[in-house]
Amino acid sequence: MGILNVTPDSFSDGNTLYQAGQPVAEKVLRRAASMVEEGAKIIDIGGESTRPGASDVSLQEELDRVLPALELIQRELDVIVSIDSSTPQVFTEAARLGAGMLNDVRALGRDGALAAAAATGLPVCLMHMQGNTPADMQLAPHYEDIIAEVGDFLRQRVTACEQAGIGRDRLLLDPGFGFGKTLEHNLRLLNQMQRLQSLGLPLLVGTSRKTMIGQALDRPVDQRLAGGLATVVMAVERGAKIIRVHDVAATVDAVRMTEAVMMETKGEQA
Ligand code: 7PJ
Repeated sequence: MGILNVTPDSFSDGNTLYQAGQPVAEKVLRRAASMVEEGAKIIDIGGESTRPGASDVSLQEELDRVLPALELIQRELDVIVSIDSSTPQVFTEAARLGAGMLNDVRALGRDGALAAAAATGLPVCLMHMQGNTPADMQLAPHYEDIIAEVGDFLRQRVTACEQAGIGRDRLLLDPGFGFGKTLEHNLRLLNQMQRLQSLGLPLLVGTSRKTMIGQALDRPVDQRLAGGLATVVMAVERGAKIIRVHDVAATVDAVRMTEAVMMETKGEQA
């Protein structure tokens, strides 16, 4: 899964894709096309910055960022488009325009999100976050047993989804690296992630360029690829089925190599 941020304050794309008031540009399409060429099977479009402390974006603003990018990519590329959003109206409109999947860092926790997601019929990735919003999640994260608590949260959200009419066959789960977690929490979560396989649903993992890599290695955001690839290998070994990244080509090789070792054979392309 390749990350396509269409936010003006995206920390890791250096503001290169989005310009207020400008039509969604060539740049968006070029970036998406190159990720597809490098082996991305899903493009994850996000119009809300969820980095720690980020401010809220209005509904109209989010629609204006996400929908034109979705339409353009749908028209020009053969790839599944995922929508990184928590907003019911965005789910509805994106589904109407052909999105293939919803990816919600709030695990359909917003008012109306469960019903709107259910009505789309699309697969949904439910992510764990401690704290209610990116604005407050890093204030004082605390866990007794992070794996158990992340697992309990995700199990409850799966139940809520089933009650809203979203079957298990439409769900993916994500432990939410960096969302309401200290460095120690993130390291333990990754090291013991195989325990989340007992939830019985496909796991999606996103560590790409995140602060946990910066903190562990003392690296700025543009020097986190090697550290990130180490987390990718560990996540795949511990059962991750989808890896959400900025650097697709390097990640595809890391995943394929990990799978080759795990299966002791040169497999198909990841
Ligand atoms: C994640 C996400 C993640 C899922 C973001 C960033 C922050 N969606 N959206 N998992 N992170 N499912 O990319 O650094 O970890 S936005």
